Amino acid sequence: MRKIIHLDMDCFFAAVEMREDPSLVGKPVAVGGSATHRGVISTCNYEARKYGVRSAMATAYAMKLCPHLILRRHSGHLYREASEIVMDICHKYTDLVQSLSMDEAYLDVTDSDLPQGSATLLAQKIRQEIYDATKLTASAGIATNKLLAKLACERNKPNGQFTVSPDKVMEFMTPLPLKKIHGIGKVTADYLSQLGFNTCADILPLTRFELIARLGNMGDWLFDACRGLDDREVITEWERKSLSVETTFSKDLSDPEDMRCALVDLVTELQEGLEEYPEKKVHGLQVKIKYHDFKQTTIERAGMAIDAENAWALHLERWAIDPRPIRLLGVCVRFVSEEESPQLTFDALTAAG
Ligand code: TTP
Ligand code: MG
Repeated sequence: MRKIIHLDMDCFFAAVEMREDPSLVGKPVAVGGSATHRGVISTCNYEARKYGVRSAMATAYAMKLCPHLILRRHSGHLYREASEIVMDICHKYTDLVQSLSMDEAYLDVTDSDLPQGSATLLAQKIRQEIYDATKLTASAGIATNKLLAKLACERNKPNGQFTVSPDKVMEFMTPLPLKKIHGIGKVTADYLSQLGFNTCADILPLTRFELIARLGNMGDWLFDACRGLDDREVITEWERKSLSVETTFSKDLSDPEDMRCALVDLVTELQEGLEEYPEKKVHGLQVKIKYHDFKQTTIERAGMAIDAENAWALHLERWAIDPRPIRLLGVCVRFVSEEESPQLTFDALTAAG
């Protein structure tokens, strides 16, 4: 049986901001773009959550819910620095670390040296070590698989942990709302609710066959998920597939000169981002345009150098034939994957020859 720890930092970006400025502690704080520039909340602390403020919410709306919300811009370098420390601590205890985002990871500690043989105690130790090194708190879930560990991590957040022991799996899962299960988004949860399925208890009486008949593949998966069954391994190799930057404008752009300036800024930002991946080969350049009516289009050219002139040329290729006001511009590169790369080099050589 595996021993998995799911580790997740508490209100990560906001916690870093509170650490940097202790006067924020106890007040509602969010990190994100400004309300007047159609900004979005990246995250907020637990005080702000009491007012209903949430990640991905428009900042303007968050300010309505909580007028005294203190808004901070991103301090990307501080978040990356803290994240690296956290991931390094995890790697001290196992090589099997799967980082899901900057602040979240699965650790397979089945073969690790555990204090008194206990993954629960190891999670406590790791959280303490994280706090000592970063002055930030983390929560943890401990269980026999990833699905249960992630759910358990939510249970005593913030700054807590919860262990689902093998004999308590059904007790833990049965009352659980389906929308809590990772993989069931809002749309799916609403659909299931319309069918009368709200918690695992509603699903458990059905056979696998009945669930497949009603819900297809999803039913097959749900049959296992509701029983806390999940055999996914902790995957250590996560390969970044692309890098992109984009901007939503506070006023839609109609003047091509404004668009050109925006693309120059975006490409500069993208180039800076690419410096973090010196070993990667890029496939080419992509420009994304979102029009004022939210219709979206992308233009991509393989082998194109990442510079502002090329981005502008790609942009014009599309905008010249559909010159409507623009709400958002983005630039993106896709990376050549490790397997793809020898082939592409060969192609490039023959093309050159
Ligand atoms: P989460 O772990 O989802 O959130 P959190 O750490 O802020 O809060 P919790 O205590 O519930 O774990 O995300 C980690 C960080 O990723 C978060 O601090 C900010 C960033 N983020 C975004 O930028 N946009 C998003 O929509 C979400 C969900 C997170
Ligand atoms: Mg978190």
